[in-house]
Amino acid sequence: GGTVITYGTFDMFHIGHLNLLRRLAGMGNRLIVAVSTDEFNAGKGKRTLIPFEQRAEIVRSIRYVDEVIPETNWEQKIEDVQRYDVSTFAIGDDWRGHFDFLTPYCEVVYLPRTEGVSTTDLKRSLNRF
Ligand code: C2G
Repeated sequence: GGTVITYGTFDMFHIGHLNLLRRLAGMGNRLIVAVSTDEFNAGKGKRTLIPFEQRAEIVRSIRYVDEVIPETNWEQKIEDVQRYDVSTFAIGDDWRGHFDFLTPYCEVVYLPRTEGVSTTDLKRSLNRF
């Protein structure tokens, strides 16, 4: 049971993102995905190819996802966990340790990434054409 939440850019949606969302859906009965806005990504030093509205619409369309909210800052997670009565925060293990401050509020899970695919690699392979 319980609500699971995760956060991410989900630029150029790929199998690594899908694998993660499928696994998260299996961890509870409701999955909320906070998609990083273009402005927030600029703060992460990440240039996104696909604008926020389109990234959010794609994630919203994934069968495993129940709700999409915007991620606009680093400080919203505790408030989100409380507002949405979240039981589990989960994210790829490239973030291992970064969100342990959430442990008083919910379970914190870091999941193995899908090897061999990333938005950076996809961008690089596009340059070959
Ligand atoms: N991911 C994965 N396997 C990959 C690539 C990504 O499991 N091959 C996971 C990441 O670990 C993350 C999610 O997919 O959990 C989204 O990845 P990004 O869009 O790169 O998210 P990021 O920019 O790291 O944003 O506040 C947290 C940040 O917003 C996370």
